[in-house]
Amino acid sequence: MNKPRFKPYKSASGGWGSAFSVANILIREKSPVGSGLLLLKQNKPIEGFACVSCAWAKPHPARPFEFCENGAKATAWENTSNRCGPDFFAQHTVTELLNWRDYDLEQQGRLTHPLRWNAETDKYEPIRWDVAFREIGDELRAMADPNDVVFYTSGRAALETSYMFQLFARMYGTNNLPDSSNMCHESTSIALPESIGVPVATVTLNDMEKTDGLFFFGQNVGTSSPRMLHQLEEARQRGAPIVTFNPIRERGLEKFTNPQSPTEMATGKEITISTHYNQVAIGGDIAAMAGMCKKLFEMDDQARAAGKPRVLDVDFIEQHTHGLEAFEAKIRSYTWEELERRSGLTRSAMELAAMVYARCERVIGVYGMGLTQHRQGVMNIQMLVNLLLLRGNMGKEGAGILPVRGHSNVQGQRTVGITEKASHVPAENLKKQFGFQAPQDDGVNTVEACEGIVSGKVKAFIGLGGNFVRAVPETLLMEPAWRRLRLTVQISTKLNRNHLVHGEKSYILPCLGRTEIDVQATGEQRHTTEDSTGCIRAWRGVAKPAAPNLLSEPAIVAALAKATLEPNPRLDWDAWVADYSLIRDAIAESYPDIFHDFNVRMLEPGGFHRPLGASERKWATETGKANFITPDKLTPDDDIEPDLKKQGVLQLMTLRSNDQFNTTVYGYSDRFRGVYGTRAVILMNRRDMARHGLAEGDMIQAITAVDDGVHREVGPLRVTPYDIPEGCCGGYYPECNPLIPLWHYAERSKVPAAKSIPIRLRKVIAVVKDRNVPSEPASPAGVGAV
Ligand SMILES: Nc1nc2c(c(=O)[nH]1)N[C@H]1C(S)=C(S)[C@@H](COP(=O)(O)OP(=O)(O)OC[C@H]3O[C@@H](n4cnc5c(=O)[nH]c(N)nc54)[C@H](O)[C@@H]3O)O[C@H]1N2
Ligand SMILES: Nc1nc2c(c(=O)[nH]1)N[C@H]1C(S)=C(S)[C@@H](COP(=O)(O)OP(=O)(O)OC[C@H]3O[C@@H](n4cnc5c(=O)[nH]c(N)nc54)[C@H](O)[C@@H]3O)O[C@H]1N2
Ligand SMILES: [Mo]
Repeated sequence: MNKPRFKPYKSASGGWGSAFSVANILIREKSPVGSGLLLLKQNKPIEGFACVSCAWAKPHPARPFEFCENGAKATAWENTSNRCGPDFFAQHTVTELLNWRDYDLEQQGRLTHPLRWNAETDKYEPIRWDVAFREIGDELRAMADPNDVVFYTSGRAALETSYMFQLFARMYGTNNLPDSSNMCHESTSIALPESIGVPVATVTLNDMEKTDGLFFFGQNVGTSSPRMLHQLEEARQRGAPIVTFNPIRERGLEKFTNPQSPTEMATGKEITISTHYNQVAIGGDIAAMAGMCKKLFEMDDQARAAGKPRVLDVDFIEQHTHGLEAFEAKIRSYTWEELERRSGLTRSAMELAAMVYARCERVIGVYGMGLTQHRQGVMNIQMLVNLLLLRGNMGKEGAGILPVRGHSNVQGQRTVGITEKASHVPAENLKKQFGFQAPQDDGVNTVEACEGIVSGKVKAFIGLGGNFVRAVPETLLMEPAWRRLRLTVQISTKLNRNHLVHGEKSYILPCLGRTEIDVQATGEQRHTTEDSTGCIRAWRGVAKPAAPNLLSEPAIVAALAKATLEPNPRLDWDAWVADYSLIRDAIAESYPDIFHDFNVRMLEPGGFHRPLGASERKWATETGKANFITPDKLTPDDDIEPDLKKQGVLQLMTLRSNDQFNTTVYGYSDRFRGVYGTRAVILMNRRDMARHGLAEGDMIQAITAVDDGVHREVGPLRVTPYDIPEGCCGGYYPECNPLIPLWHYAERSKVPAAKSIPIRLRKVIAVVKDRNVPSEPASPAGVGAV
């Protein structure tokens, strides 16, 4: 491991830094990508594969190189030549592996054999596929109540697998189908239907080409969806302003050098991405947007008085919206003083943002985890919609709302039934197709699944991908509770911590990755996904499977279902596995509005879009209109926050580095933030450091500042000065997850509030030489013995 280094990164995002980073990862993973061949197929529909990293839309026609630095890393990660087979497991007990870092676990490479944990040896041992399925089926059939089982999905599985998985769970008798979205964009799924009657983005790539202004809240484009930088570059070249709200100056939101443009690379030309950068306080977005709205109302008053064209889109508001009056009254009632205090921005910054907004005719509101992962996550999003509605920026070309989704098919999984909510299930159609009644009670979401695991209600967990126990809050409560589960089954590509924190009976079922060729009885199979813009397309793997023994995800889900359920004369799981187009026929029957003629339309150049009423100004809301929703508070702590500040409490946001995909740590270089060789850091404002008597390089323990009788602590973390608003600090996810109380989540959506954890600091070592900084907090579970 390299010695830790802390050095601000001067270059733009993209550029040579990106090119070198891609080269490094290809060399390290000894991946066939090194030949470059695989990457040329990346994000090329029909005959190529969809990137396994983010869900950002893929343009049609595709560029020759339709991948980014992080997409290349994700492909290389999946196509590594390292293998984690029976030999590895023969050498290491699970207890020993529990002390390994996330990085070292996944670095072992692709899983090659189905494995069963042996309690006597404390090792995972190879097992035959048919035996594994039979044993798991026996366990599931022996459960007293189907609701004792949780069927979790991480957002990567294709539409076909996801549809089969939800059908399996529902036929088994439960709606317990939590997914990664419950930790991510569930705030979107609650907020948008109330506001505009659709649960997802209203924007397509065509709108990105036509927009004349982008307002960016809490989304780190340079790391989380770098391909979008191409659309942002084009928008900037058209002269469209980009106004950003983010507590820290993320490099991808500042400047970009297109690594695929020979001229830009040769000349080092940098494109300014954000024309206006507002370092809003963590959790200050409602206040910031309220400030913008207040200014818009004031500008509209002036325009009206002067007989000039109105600033508000009064025709749109009149015809298409509901609730302006209450909203306007509330916004006007806020004083600039309180808006400044809550947002951390100056009045003039908010006013300027409003004036830029008012000058644009077609605006897109873009957002990510900086809005969703807050206690007021749902209201954050509804406030952004309010702002858009004031000027009719919904349902017209070049305008709309753009939640940038995370996992590459997380949006699509919801579309085909991965949801715990009974009301979202096409129960009538399922009954017609398969002659069974889907369960009518809601199942558990992610937080409720955790509660059920802690209380002992949940007895078994089947994970279709993901690293659940590492991704969820409250690590120190969850890990011991997890061990009390009767059965844990993980369908996975690589070894992760959730395999090691396991139930009494535990199985790892290794699957093909999406980049790999999937041959079944009728030949090579395609699969489909839906991206952040609701575009559905077909793909196929092109790489040789990592091991001969791997099964595809549909084959594994089908075998589990067959081993568990009574045979159903209307559902031939084997025929589905032999020919995935039959699964797509079934999807089309369940969801005809979206998926009619699925097998044909998936091959259309550019794919097809799901219909979205809001983008045609048809509002499937209770009022039949787009709704202004009035915030009742600017921050969840309106009443207590000043007090907390006095007591030295900081708001911690947990961040992704540029060298990770969720719990997968590719390496220890967060280049854009200038942090190298370690993830055991806390990024702090210098004035807060002084206030806490801390110097750069001091080591601290972070302790959650809530009063519920539970002690939560992570460390040691190196104090690292950073350009971040006072009262705010940053640390890395997942290392900081032990700090998040399970009950600390967004109201109504229950998305863990991973971006505003109140913490206190305790100094443990005064300035140490940086060579002593650990690469990660002391143990994977986060609590450091000091
Ligand atoms: N390379 C890479 N790509 C990924 C992922 C990955 O881990 N690595 N993960 C994927 C997944 S599942 C998801 S959900 C997405 C996540 O992608 P993003 O939505 O970008 O999520 P984060 O990186 O967690 O944080 C987003 C930003 O929110 C800012 N922020 C924090 N608090 C606030 C706040 O109160 N207000 C505002 N305005 N901003 C705030 C942070 O500074 C950060 O820049 O990315 C996907 N793509
Ligand atoms: N503190 C904090 N916590 C967070 C977040 C945060 O910002 N802060 N973000 C949240 C968000 S947005 C999300 S989406 C969740 C992520 O939670 P998850 O989706 O559960 O976690 P991942 O890290 O994406 O899962 C990685 C594992 O997936 C498996 N895998 C990879 N590819 C495949 C495949 O093709 N098929 C199968 N079957 N398995 C595969 C590998 O074994 C790998 O180890 O974490 C959440 N937790
Ligand atoms: Mo996510």
